[in-house]
Amino acid sequence: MIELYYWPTPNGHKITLFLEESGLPYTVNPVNIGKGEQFEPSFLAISPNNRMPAIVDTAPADGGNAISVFESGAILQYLAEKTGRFLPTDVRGRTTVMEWLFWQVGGLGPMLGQNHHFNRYAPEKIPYAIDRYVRETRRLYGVLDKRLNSRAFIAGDDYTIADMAAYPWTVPYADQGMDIDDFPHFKRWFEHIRDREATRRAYALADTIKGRADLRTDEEARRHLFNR
Ligand SMILES: N[C@@H](CCC(=O)N[C@@H](CS)C(=O)NCC(=O)O)C(=O)O
Repeated sequence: MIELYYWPTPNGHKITLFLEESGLPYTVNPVNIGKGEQFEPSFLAISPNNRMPAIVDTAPADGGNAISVFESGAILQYLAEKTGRFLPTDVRGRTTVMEWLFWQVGGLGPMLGQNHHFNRYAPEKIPYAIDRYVRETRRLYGVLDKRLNSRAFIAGDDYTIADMAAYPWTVPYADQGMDIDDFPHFKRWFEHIRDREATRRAYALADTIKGRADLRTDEEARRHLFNR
């Protein structure tokens, strides 16, 4: 059984996308990051960087004690290796997926996160910061669009953990200042993933989680999340 520590944000959605696609049994432990639950010692014991998602696998492949994993990229890799799905085993295919997985966790996610912060949540509108992150977002969408010009999915013909990592960050494309019609290959990929049954189930699960804060106005959440 996979115990998922989760909150309905882009990084959280990555893991529910995988779990719903693979059919691995899992339970959900909500970590309300707007209430500061990511700082509780029991959560820090499995996720020392006070970020969700994290998982505990109570039935690891080696038959030993439970294994905990934090960082969404490491979790996706762990689950792919556990199930033998969504990550090729040949050296070339696997390397391509890992390149794009790292591109997402090291670039797309952090840059779009800064876009969200300065566009939506920062107490003052700083034109330099907004401009920098919207431009960087546009550059990254361009990289993705070019990549998808000649492929169905990021790593080739098959849906992989590289796609699952990238997709949730692009769901708020309009709030990020992007016009989806500027990126036709991205748009085709986006709509395909959006319409998958597993994606629908993952986002339906997100909608059942109660207590999401509005980070523009909720002072307690802003204190926990923005170190204020
Ligand atoms: N690099 C991490 C980032 C995870 C992350 O930033 N999670 C956010 C929500 S999307 C969080 O838990 N924030 C809590 C906090 O900032 O205290 C990953 O990919 O898992």
